[in-house]
Amino acid sequence: VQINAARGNLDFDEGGSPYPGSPGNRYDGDSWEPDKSIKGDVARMIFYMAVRYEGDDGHPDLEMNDTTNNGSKPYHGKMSVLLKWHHEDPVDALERKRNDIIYQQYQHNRNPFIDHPEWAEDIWGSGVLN
Ligand SMILES: [Ca+2]
Ligand SMILES: [Ca+2]
Ligand SMILES: [Ca+2]
Repeated sequence: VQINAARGNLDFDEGGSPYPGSPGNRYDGDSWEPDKSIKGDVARMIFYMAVRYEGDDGHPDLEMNDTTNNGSKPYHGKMSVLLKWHHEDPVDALERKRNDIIYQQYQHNRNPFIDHPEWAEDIWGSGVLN
């Protein structure tokens, strides 16, 4: 929660200074880089939000783009970096277990990108990774 507050509206990208107290996280004026152990988790959460929020239920249509400085607009960058993190920090047993717990106890919907990591490339393409 503390880290979320610190991130604010920053987009995701690599680089910057270590965040005081949590030096695995880095940040600068326009971007946030989470610890390498949760990079993929963060990416998959953004993937989920991009398909969950389509602008038809009172929430803005959240989408990814490949820039920073999106501020409070309903865009999250950078897509190419998030797809890279999705590969660098693949789904593990702990993340799968958390997805199960969320499904059973809270939201009653699952993050499909944890169950099917390959769907991210099916939707957003692998071209940006090459
Ligand atoms: Ca930056
Ligand atoms: Ca992880
Ligand atoms: Ca969307």
